[in-house]
Amino acid sequence: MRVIDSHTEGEPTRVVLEGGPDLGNGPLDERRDRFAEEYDHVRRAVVLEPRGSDAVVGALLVPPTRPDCTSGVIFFNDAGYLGMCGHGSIGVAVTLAYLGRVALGEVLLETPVGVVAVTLTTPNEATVENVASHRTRRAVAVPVPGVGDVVGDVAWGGNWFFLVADPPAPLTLAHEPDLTRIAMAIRGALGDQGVTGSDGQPIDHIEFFGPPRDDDADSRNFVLCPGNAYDRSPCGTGTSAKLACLAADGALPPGRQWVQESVIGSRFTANYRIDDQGRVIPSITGRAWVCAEATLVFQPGDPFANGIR
Ligand code: PYC
Repeated sequence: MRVIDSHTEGEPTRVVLEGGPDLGNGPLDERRDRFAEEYDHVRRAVVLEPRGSDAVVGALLVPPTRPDCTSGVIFFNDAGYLGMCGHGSIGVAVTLAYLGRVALGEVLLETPVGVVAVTLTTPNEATVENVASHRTRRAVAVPVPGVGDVVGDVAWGGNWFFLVADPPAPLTLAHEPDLTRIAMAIRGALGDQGVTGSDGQPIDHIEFFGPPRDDDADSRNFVLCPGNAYDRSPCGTGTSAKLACLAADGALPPGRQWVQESVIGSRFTANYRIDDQGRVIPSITGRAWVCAEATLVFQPGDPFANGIR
């Protein structure tokens, strides 16, 4: 299996170029479901240790259904499958440019939750125009065992997020164990108390916000991903969910720049527009760098060929 690794503002993406499963030509959400049902061992083999880590997001390139799209892409991680992935879309576009498969300019990627436009402005910088994002619940108070009442918003940015404006610890790497532990407790409490996204979809990302470290940024965040790794980047879908909340509060007008720092200090620059249906369409700009080209080898008899669960 041939893969290319990159990182977007610190968060890794592993693009599967060759040797992935043939999922047919149906709609992308059906192909994602087929991936999960029939080929989940491939997901595990690509992203879990010993070949990967809990931070790696995989990106399986598949033929698009729409002729105007350059590629379809199904994102996955150590816990399962993602609807969309902002840092991953930037990583895919930079990888395709590195391979000479796309030029600078706009690339359309088809994902299970919709088409996203990624505009490469340099070989290492791109802007993702994400799927429409929205807040479904504001200021939900959730009693969290061992933590107390936590108040947050529920919003969709391509994945479901619970956004907490009052962080339980400083947003620094030194506090990552505490932030992770508390975010996991919040996610557990949301599940136990039936606080979900639309149609009962689980909220699998928890996002804390606080003041930025740099004067020219607007906010710093910490994002817990579904498998309990923290996002090294400011999280493209999480930043999109944040923009949807800011838009709903009237706290950020369309077109106004929002600079989101991650817990490691990397940043995305974002803004949104309102489309003709009145929806918030976020744009997220970040940088990615290719860091490895590899062939994943599967030797007979390897007890961990499909990853360490
Ligand atoms: O950038 O959207 C994102 C993302 C989701 C999970 C990890 N990164």
